[in-house]
Amino acid sequence: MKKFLALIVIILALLLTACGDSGPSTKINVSMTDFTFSPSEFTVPTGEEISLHITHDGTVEHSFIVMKYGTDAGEIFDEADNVNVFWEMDLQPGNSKTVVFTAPEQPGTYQIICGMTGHLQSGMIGKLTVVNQQ
Ligand SMILES: [Cu+2]
Repeated sequence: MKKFLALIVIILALLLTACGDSGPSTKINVSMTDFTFSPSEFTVPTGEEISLHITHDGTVEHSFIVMKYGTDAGEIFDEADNVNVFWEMDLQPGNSKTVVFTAPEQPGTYQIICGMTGHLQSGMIGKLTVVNQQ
């Protein structure tokens, strides 16, 4: 009986380990308010799947946009900046969401902004630092 229990424990341990390997290993949390990202700076490994958990504690719709390498939205984010969007998501006030995106292969710094009119100027800006894995 003891051996049987030990076997069960070993199997459970293996199952838990297996589960631990699934899904993105890099998780980042961000809270949006009117008008900031908190925190506003993130570091992720190149090419990895990133699990991003966003909570929205503000009162107006916001977006989380990662601009392509070497680009930024300038003073305002407008139509002309859409071609430079690497990845984006929108979130309604009071909601939270967990989404997965793949980090860029190119190491470097990427601008993060909210694309809603006027929000970049109001301070919704951040930085994604992508680093080569050790
Ligand atoms: Cu916003």
